Amino acid sequence: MHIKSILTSTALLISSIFSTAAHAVTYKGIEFPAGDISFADSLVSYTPSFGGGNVPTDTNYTDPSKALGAPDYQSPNGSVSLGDGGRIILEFVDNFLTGSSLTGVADGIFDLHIFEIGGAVEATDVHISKDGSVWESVGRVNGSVSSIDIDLFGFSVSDQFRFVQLTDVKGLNGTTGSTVGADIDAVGAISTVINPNPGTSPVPDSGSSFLAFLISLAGIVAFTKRKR
Ligand SMILES: [Ca+2]
Ligand SMILES: [Ca+2]
Ligand SMILES: [Ca+2]
Repeated sequence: MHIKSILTSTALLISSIFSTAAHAVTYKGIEFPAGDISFADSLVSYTPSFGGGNVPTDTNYTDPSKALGAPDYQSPNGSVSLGDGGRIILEFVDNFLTGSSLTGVADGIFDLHIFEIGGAVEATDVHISKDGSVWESVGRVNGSVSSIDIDLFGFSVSDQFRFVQLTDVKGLNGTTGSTVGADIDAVGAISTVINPNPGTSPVPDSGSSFLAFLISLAGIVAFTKRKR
């Protein structure tokens, strides 16, 4: 391929990446700078009986796909009940959840938000994973707290997570009823980057290699211009 056509297609690729990422959206006062790609895309598993407690029976609240995509709950549709002690695992396919700090120290910037329906957030333990097998605890959402700063747990912008696991805390916030357990509408990565290879695990240091790629591209452009 001619160098000029390579540069043209590369520039188109880069501009499409940035234009896709440019449309911030806000749901319930929470801004997602990268837009609707920020939300979990795919269901890995839904196990309302995980903790051995009561499971939801209202079929308006037992479809786990209702936790995918941007928040859309309109009573009675759009959320899934986890069950008392139940668990759901979701995957980000077109994006990764990341931290927001350079060095992995708590920066007070929230990175992950769990949209639960109803007035009070029911206690839910949150774990995240890069590969779907090694899980890291990032605390618990509870009461009025439904955003998490994952840098608090030592992660940074270079950590890229594909999976989120939510586990209802058994025996808290009601243990019976047809919609028992935390009621999840959506899960969004406030701090996020596009996954260039959707549905695959992060390449180590992909952030710095992409930066290196941009720098080298800038060098090529400058070099080409100088030659004219
Ligand atoms: Ca997504
Ligand atoms: Ca953060
Ligand atoms: Ca929903």
